[in-house]
Amino acid sequence: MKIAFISLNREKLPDPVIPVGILYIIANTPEHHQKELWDLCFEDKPKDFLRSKIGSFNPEVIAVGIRNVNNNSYTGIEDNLNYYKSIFSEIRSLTKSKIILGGSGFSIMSEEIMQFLKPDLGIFGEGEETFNSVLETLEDRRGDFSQIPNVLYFNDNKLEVNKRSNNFVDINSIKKPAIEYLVSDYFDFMGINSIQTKRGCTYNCKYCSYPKIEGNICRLRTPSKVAEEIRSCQEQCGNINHFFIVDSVFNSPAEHAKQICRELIDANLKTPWTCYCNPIDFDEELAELMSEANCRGVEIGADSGNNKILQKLHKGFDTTAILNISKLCKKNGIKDCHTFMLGTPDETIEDVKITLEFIEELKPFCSIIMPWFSYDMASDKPKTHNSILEMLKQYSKTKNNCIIPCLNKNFDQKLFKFLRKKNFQGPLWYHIDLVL
Ligand code: B12
Repeated sequence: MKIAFISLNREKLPDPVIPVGILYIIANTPEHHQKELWDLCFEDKPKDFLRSKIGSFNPEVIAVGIRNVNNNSYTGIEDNLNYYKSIFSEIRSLTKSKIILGGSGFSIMSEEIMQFLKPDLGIFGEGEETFNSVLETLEDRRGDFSQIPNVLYFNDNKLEVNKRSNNFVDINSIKKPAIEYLVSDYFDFMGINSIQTKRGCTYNCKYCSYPKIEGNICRLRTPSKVAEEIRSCQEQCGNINHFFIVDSVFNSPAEHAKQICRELIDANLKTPWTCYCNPIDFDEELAELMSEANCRGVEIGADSGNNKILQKLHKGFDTTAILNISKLCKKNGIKDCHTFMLGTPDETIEDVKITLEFIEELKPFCSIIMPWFSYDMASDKPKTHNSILEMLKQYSKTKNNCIIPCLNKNFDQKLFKFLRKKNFQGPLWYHIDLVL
């Protein structure tokens, strides 16, 4: 079959990111299919682009990846979904191809997105095997979608939602992402490749969607295979100068993370990298190995500097653990960037002040501070406490090594473009000390 894969994502903040999820699906879709990737990220006129592509390729299946539902300041849900809807109407007006949806953004609200965008089918969670089962069923004209777990589809306009399955793919036997399908702009623009060393997250943070997307059973890739993927990507694309480990938490379990570092060191791979780390299970040996393996920065979902709130969010660690990971990073030359959320449910202004004071004590290399947005059903808009926004405005006047997306503080596409032009590498928060 002729299959067009579309990556809808056009978000450029904090950086454009490669559509690694779709690249996994492309790589693992059998070779007898004819495949193209249509990436809208750098297209000035996405609809014109699609019109010309559909006209020349005439696909039978259009597989669409939805990565983000909202944007960096956690506002703008309606903006993204309306943009997706307008692209869908355009596609529908041009072709009768079957449209199949998937991706992390799709998975966190799959039923709502099915109803809103009305594709033919949707695939919840990791897509490699399910997508192939759907293709086989489409090829067999009498095919029945009802037996394929994790699939959503319409039957006489009624949405059918098949059962969720915990039979995950064997991540050591699937093929690595098909980066050869990428347009070159990604690496030319920011030089960062995405690498996955595991799937699944075993933590229980109260608000988090990650276990919903990847499952809560941790599945590990063989460390030598991760090193081999990095080596071969470097060979394939000369313009990769950094890689980002996209695991929900790199150091969970810590022994696997240490083994990956040992493989990178043994393979003499020198490319710098960044990952997400949890203060739980972060020890001196890991910090030393990460440093030796060229990890230059970690992003830590600290969330709060207030033990009462950390407990409420089911984080499983306290502020002592945050101070500890920060200390170990600094000692080993790894930049630490902590994310904080202010005003989570039931959090008072006094609680918020404790977090801001804690950031002073922590002295992180960088902090990303976001007010908590809840969804206001009445106005159909995200809302936050005005008093927290006011407090953040005051805070941002005196503090510099912080990024506050909702105030555009150190979070601005022009600044980022400038830094990239000047060849600043890695995540852009690495360079926050230069804007002080
Ligand atoms: C790593 C990461 C980042 C890194 C990316 C670094 C990099 N170089 O790649 C950074 C920090 C830069 C980042 C930024 C942002 N991120 Co982010 N990120 C993630 C994270 C942890 C992993 C994403 C990833 O690459 N996974 C690995 C790939 C292989 O998995 P996948 O994409 O899910 O693909 C699988 C399935 O979804 C499915 N699939 C994917 N596409 C398709 C297509 C089809 C047709 C099918 C059938 C299946 C399918 O199959 C794939 C393979 O099994 C996820 C959370 C999570 N655990 O998923 C959030 C996540 C994707 N991010 C999110 C958001 C919102 C953002 C930001 C907008 C805001 C922010 N938090 O800073 C920006 C946007 C950046 C941009 N330009 O788009 C949200 C998106 C959903 C939402 N709420 O809108 C997520 C889900 C986290 C969340 N809050 O819930 N992010």
